Amino acid sequence: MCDINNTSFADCWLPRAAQARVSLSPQDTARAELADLWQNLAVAGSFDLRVEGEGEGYLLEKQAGVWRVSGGATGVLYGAHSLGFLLRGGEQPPDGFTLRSAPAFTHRIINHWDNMDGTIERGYAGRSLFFSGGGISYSEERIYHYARLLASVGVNAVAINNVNVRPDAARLITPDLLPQVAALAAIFRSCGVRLILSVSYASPVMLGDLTHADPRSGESARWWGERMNLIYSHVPDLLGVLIKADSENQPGPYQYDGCDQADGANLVAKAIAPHGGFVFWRCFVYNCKQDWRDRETDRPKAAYEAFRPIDGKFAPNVVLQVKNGPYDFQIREPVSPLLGAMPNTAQALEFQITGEYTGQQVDLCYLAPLWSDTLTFDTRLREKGRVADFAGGAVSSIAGVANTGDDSNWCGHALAAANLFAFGRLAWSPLSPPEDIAGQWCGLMFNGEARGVVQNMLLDSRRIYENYTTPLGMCWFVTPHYHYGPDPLGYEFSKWGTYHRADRRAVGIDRSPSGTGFSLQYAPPVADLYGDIDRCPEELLLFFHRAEYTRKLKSGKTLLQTLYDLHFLGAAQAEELIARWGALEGAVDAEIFANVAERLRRQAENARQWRDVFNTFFFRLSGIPDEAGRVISI
Ligand code: GCV
Repeated sequence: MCDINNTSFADCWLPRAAQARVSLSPQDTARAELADLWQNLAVAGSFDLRVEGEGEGYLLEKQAGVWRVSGGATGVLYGAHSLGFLLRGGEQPPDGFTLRSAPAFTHRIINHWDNMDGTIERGYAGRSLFFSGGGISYSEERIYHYARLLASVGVNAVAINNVNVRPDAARLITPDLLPQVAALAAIFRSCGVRLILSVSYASPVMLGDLTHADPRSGESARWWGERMNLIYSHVPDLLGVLIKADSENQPGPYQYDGCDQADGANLVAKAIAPHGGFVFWRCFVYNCKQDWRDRETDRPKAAYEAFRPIDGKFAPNVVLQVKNGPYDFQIREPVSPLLGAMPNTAQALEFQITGEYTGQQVDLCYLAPLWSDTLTFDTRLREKGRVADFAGGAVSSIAGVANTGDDSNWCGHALAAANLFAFGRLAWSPLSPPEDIAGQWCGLMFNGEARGVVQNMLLDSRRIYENYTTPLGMCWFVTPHYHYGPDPLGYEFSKWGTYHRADRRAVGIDRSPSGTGFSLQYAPPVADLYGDIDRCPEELLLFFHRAEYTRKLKSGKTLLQTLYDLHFLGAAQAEELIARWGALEGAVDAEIFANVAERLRRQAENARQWRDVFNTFFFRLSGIPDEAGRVISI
């Protein structure tokens, strides 16, 4: 449960404001932020805030000891936070300093998977900040501070409820709950953050008004039109709705003969258009009832097959939300081939900040390197074809699944806040190096030597996690449903399309042109690279290919020896993290120290479990011993 009085720990990277300033406009919030800054840091000189023009960009200048922040109404708010980061991070820029900045992605969104009963799907930081007991329930102060945190890193929209919409959450768009949604929206509005509501495609049916949700019917169109009028009468600046349709048992247009995803999305888009709203329509559409014996169906191909052929069919206010990889937020996947491949349709890139498959905020896993791999990936779809080059254009928006809850440090693991921070930084500036972002965050959180130590721990963490879990693009291998800890056969004979197909000689799925052909969904130079087992980057080898255990890798070692070695290495590295952190005892806040130390102990245990289960599984299958003679199966 959150302790809102615990300021040193709960405030993450931004000290708590003196009071919740719920009714202020973003520009007045900016003024108040600067006043707080001057008071808290006893900054020399004065500040001058100039609201001019529109937009979210800002200009920071220092002349004769006066700091000037200029920009549009929300631009000055971002400028004020940017100045706060500079000064709190210990920098003292000289006169003549200027910094001009503007965000790359238009909509920079946090997606909460919060349920009305207060639980959070894939949440590892306590309970919902917004809901409990089937209704809306929150601390105004806590939400205000959350809105400030989000605004401080440039986030400008938040979807408050789970994309899996249960009947109680369907009521969020009824007169019963809309007044409370409006009150929540007002808090976020003061920090320039607009609300999004996740709604079911079958809302008219769930709310008992229609017997069907056929996208072609006039009844459906009328229902959505009237419903949007109602919603916008309460929340006039709602950014839009988020819809997970035809995915993991959620209803969708496929239920109606001959209808496709565009038919469904456009139905809602037409109703929301008069209000200036958007439909964020997820592309996580695949067959979740696959027969594991079926080798033709290949889940990573699904989104591209469903959406790419209907590029151009979507209304202009539909934004197709695409997960960064074709599977599901694994520690290493190729970039989704759908990103940038629909030039006539707006897209949003979706990352998962919450650590569902990346350690669940028990294991340390700084995700900016993973996200940066996506953003710097060259699709080769056009001359300037990196995903970051599409930001604000073909990929207008970016969304991150929240890792926050009511835990006193917001994220469960004190260092997991670096991921929320990094998401905002990359949404603003997608080519920012992950090491710089980690350095900036550590500069705000820690003093002295702790800054460098924690920065390095963060930067090493993704590779460490990958080493002891599923290296070389293997994916899955996790305990079904929970997705923490190893279970080699957990998903192997299931319906979810998540197989490694390990046998006594080989592992992996051939996704080259001679296999499932998934590699062909990429532009030709990329397709050629991924489709060729000899040229495919080794970190993705087992994603694209089936390889024999005795296959020699570039290092000269066999595939299986590499897998054994990486698991021994990863578990040892996880153990070393304990000592690296332990050296900071007394140098960091005691509560943060204890929190991280406790998580690192659990991480080391998890890493040992992964090492032994993984290596034992492959040793038993293959009969091939470790060349170094280490104990595998005991
Ligand atoms: C919200 C994965 C998760 C689900 C999640 C889904 C999604 O399958 O395990 O919990 O559902 O992704 O992104 O919709």
